[in-house]
Amino acid sequence: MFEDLPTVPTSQELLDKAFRRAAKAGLTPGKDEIVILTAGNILSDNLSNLVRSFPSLENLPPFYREIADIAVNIDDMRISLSRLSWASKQVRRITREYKGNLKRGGETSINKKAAFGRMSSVLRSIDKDLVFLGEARNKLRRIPFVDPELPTILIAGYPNVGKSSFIALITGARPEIASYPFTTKGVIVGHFLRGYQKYQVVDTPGLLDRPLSERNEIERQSIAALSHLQGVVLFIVDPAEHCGYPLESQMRLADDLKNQIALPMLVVANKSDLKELEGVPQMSTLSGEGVNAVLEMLVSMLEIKKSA
Ligand SMILES: Nc1nc2c(ncn2[C@@H]2O[C@H](COP(=O)(O)OP(=O)(O)OP(=O)(O)O)[C@@H](O)[C@H]2O)c(=O)[nH]1
Ligand SMILES: [Mg+2]
Repeated sequence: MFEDLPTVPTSQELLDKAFRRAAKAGLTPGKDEIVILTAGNILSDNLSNLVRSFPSLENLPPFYREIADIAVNIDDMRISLSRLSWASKQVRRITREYKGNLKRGGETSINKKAAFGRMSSVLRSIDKDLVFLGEARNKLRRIPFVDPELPTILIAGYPNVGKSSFIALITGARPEIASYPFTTKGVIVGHFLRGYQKYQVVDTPGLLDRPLSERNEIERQSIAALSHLQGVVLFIVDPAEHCGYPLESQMRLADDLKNQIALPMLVVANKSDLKELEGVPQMSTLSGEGVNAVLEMLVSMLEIKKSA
C-alpha cells in the first residue's frame, strides 16, 4: 500500500544534491549565477515531488486511514507536508527574484551569496518536518497490504493466547511468538492455499476487555482491523489461563465483540494440551491437535458467507 513511498532526504542532503547537480549540468565554470538558478529549480521541484509522493490520506480506504493515523498521526503529517510545499514556493520565489536581479545587471538587492543563504535557511527551517516525514514513511511502509478481494480470516483474542502461533502454523507468515502479552504490535498478514483458492489470514495484536477510550495504540489497530475488514473472525481463548488473564474476561471480550462487529465469529479454545474446555472447539497450536478441524470450520463459514 505504502511501498512506493520514497526515502525522505535531510535538508542538507537536498541542498547538496541540488547544487551538485546544478554544477554538473554542463555549465561553464565560473558561471555561479546559472548554478544558483538551476539549483533553485531543482530544489523546489524536489520538494514539491516529495509532497506529491505521499498518498492523499483523505482518499485512503478506512482501514488504512485509521491504521496510518494510529501509526503516524495524520494531522501532524499534513502540517509537515504543507510546510514542504511552502518551502518549495519560497525557494522558487528566491530564484525568481535573483533572476530578475541578474537581468537588471545588478548585484544589488540579492546577490549570489544572499540567494544561497536564503535558500539554505528556508531548507533549515523544514529540517524537523523532513525528519518527521522520514520516520512516518518508515512506519507507513510497515503496514501490510490486506487484499479486500480474498476470503479472510481475522484472528482476535486476549494477548498471549496463541494468535500468532496459529497464523504461523497455517500460513507462511513468521510473526514473533513469545510468552508475554502484546508481543504482536501491528497487524500481520499471511496466506494459505486450498486447491486454487487463496485465503488470507490477518493476525491482530491482543485485546483487553475494556472501553475503546482506554485502549492503547496496539489494541486500537486490532479494533481498526475488526471494524473495517471483511471476513470471519477466529476468536481464540486460553482456558488454561497460561496467558495470564482469567477466562471469564476473555469470554466477556468475545461477547462484546460479537455485539460490536457484524462478522461471523468462531470461538476456539487453544492450549488444549494444558487444559480442556467443554462446549467450544479445541486445539493446541503447540501439538497441532485440532488445528485442521478449526481451519475446516473457518473455511466453511467463509463459503456460507460467500453464498449468503
Ligand atoms: N502450551 C501451549 N502453549 C502455547 C500454545 N499456543 C501458544 N502457546 C504459547 O503461548 C505464548 C503466546 O503465544 P503467541 O502466539 O505469541 O500469542 P499471541 O496471542 O499472538 O500473543 P500477543 O501477540 O501478545 O497478543 C507463547 O509462549 C507460545 O509458545 C499451545 O497450544 N499450548
Ligand atoms: Mg501475537
